[in-house]
Amino acid sequence: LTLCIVQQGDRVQLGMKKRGFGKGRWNGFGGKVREGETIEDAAKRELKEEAGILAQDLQEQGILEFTFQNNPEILEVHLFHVAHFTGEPVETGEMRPQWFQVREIPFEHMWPDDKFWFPLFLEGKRFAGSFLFQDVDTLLSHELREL
Ligand code: 95L
Repeated sequence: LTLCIVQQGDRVQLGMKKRGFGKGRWNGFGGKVREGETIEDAAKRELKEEAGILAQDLQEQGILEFTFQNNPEILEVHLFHVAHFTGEPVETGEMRPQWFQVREIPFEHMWPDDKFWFPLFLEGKRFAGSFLFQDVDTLLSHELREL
């Protein structure tokens, strides 16, 4: 899976997820990597599909593993920092994009893991983390280390 966060200076762009997994939360933009596609191509494609913008440069900044109790599947998420893009963010069927000042990131309306790794992300650090959820609202444990 991929996840892109667009950051320009002291603001970040997030999308309010309108349907599916994570509905009602401010998310990054991303999704599944398809067969025959590089992870980076998938990240760009999803950013275009969900936010309407074309990434000019992507930097992989982290790898996150998410697991949900009672589900053996591990979600491996490649997290990308996007600093430059072309086009204007547009609302799509999936997402309503909005800019936030870094100091006003709405963590209370985001996935509970975000508050742990966002500070590292915003400082430009590279990291790896794993997060175990009981359910979408409850984080049971986590590990996070800088690379
Ligand atoms: N900006 N953060 C996200 O978009 C995000 C964060 N954590 C998650 C944990 C489990 C999951 F299934 C999705 C996310 C997720 N999209």
